Amino acid sequence: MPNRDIAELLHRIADIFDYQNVQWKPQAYRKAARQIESLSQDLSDIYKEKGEKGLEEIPGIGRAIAGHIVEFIKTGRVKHFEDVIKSAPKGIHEMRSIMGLGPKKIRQLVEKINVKSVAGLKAAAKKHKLHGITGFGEKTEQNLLQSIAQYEHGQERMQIDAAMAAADAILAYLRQHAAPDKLDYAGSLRRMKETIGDIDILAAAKDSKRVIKAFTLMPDVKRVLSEGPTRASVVLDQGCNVDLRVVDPKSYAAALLYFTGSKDHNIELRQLAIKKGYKLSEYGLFGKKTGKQAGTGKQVSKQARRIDGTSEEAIYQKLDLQYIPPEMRERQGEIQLAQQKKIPSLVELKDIKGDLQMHTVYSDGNSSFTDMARKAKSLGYEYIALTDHSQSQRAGNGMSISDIKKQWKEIDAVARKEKFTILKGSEVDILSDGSLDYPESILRQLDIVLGSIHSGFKMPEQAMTKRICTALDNKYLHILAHPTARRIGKRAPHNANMAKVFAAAVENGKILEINGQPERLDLKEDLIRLAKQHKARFVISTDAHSPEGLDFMKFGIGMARRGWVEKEEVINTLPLGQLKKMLHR
Ligand code: DGT
Ligand code: CA
Ligand code: CA
Ligand code: ZN
Repeated sequence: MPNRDIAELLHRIADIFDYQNVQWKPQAYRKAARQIESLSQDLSDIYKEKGEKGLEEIPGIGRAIAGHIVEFIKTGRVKHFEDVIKSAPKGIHEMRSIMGLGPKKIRQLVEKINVKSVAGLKAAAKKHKLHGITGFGEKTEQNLLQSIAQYEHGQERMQIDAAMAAADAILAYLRQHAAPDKLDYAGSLRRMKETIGDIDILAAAKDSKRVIKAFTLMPDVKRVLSEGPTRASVVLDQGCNVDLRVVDPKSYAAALLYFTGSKDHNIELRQLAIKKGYKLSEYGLFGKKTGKQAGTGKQVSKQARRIDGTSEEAIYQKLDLQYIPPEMRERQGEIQLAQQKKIPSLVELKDIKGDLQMHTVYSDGNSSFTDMARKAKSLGYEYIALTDHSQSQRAGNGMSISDIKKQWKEIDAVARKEKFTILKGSEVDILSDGSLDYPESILRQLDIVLGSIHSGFKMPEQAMTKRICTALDNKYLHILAHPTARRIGKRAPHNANMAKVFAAAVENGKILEINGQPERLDLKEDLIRLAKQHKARFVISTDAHSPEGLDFMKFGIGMARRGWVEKEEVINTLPLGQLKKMLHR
């Protein structure tokens, strides 16, 4: 699939041009790359069907880039790009992944102290060698070290969307090539944890060797780490590890419970089983009494009578517990809740009636209103809100006041044509003093206003708390978007006191977003539960930048469920009429 390779190459070239202070080209290359990432068709298919002209018809792709793409499709390389890559130090691209390190600073580092890689930067910062370079203070040094630590951590664990795509592909492959009786992914992925260490796959089959064989021979296996009669581990081309276990069909429920984890949940469950006189393991739940084994009629020894039934539900039931959804299995008191029959009925994907954060070509998105609306309709939604960035957002290509007025007209036209409700919204920057980035005259006319921190992330606790609470006091604001502004593995949450933020949100009747972008997932579970203690209400949104981005809803739902959120606490489960009433100021 060349799309991903080409997009990656364009990003890389953009970074180098940026470093070399080449004008406008970096933006153009990045725009083209984002466009390619969001295409649903393979570039080589477009080329096959419509030739180079077909590529040039893609918005953001001009003649020159189209030519490079054709060269890549035909030869697997682009001569011009190879020359560009040779013209700059190798580590530049990686250095750009460090938050707080822009092209200007990288140029300084290379020129003044010959630092050309992340490893080199880390060593230099530790030895305080950055002092004295223009633009680098002691604080920059500390911030960079923190960013590097985050970057390194992020390299070790996979983002959930990448892990899920890989797992789904493996399941499809194994179904086709080994037809096991049962097959699921388990582990942290089934629990919808924000990042995934390795992928765990569980199969039930009488002929376990056939499944193992198909698994180790999958086309994108780079290396087989271990292979036995019932288990195997591999590394995929993308670099992630996958464990496979194949069990006897009658052990499947217990094995699924065990390999879903978490380990802490398993341990508590096993202790409870012992207290009740049972034995719980990955092989099954076994009763205390001796008895005749089903089928064979053989007398079996103590503790060997299988009583687990065929489902996880049955096992929980035998332990006098309510069923505990995978997302809750983190040893946070869920077993006590299940004993008291108080497991909440968690929000589900099918409860969602609309998506209330997305971006289009009016700011930094890739697609038209029509495309977004049609995709939303295909998901069965009743409504969406378009929430392009506000005027101060330079990185996000924010909308000027004349842009937004033009946008409103277009929204009305598209909504009419598509017979679909499109709310006029905006993701408005919360400025450093807590004011919103549009005048009242604009805010008043918007159906829905999201407020976001997009700058000044390093403010100290008190100032940041005050900044956000000021915004929450603004009568035009509805939703605090991605409330901590973290980016997983890249940027730590800001310093605000979130308990105070949640209290202020509830007092002012404001909604907290659970952002489903896999690199954000913000709020995350512990903060969601804290917000719940304050009786907060939530919205689960994707922050999509393309129609495909609307599919990220499942990750937002996963995080909400990890935070024990119920349908009634989520405003975008409301039908349109009730939602509108709620948004009315
Ligand atoms: P990860 O891969 O770091 O994102 O997290 P998990 O939860 O997928 O952990 P992993 O892959 O090491 O193991 C998969 C499941 O197997 C885990 O969630 C629970 C179970 N498991 C692993 N080791 C143990 C153990 O020592 N004791 C018990 N009770 N369960 C274990
Ligand atoms: Ca795992
Ligand atoms: Ca594992
Ligand atoms: Zn944002």
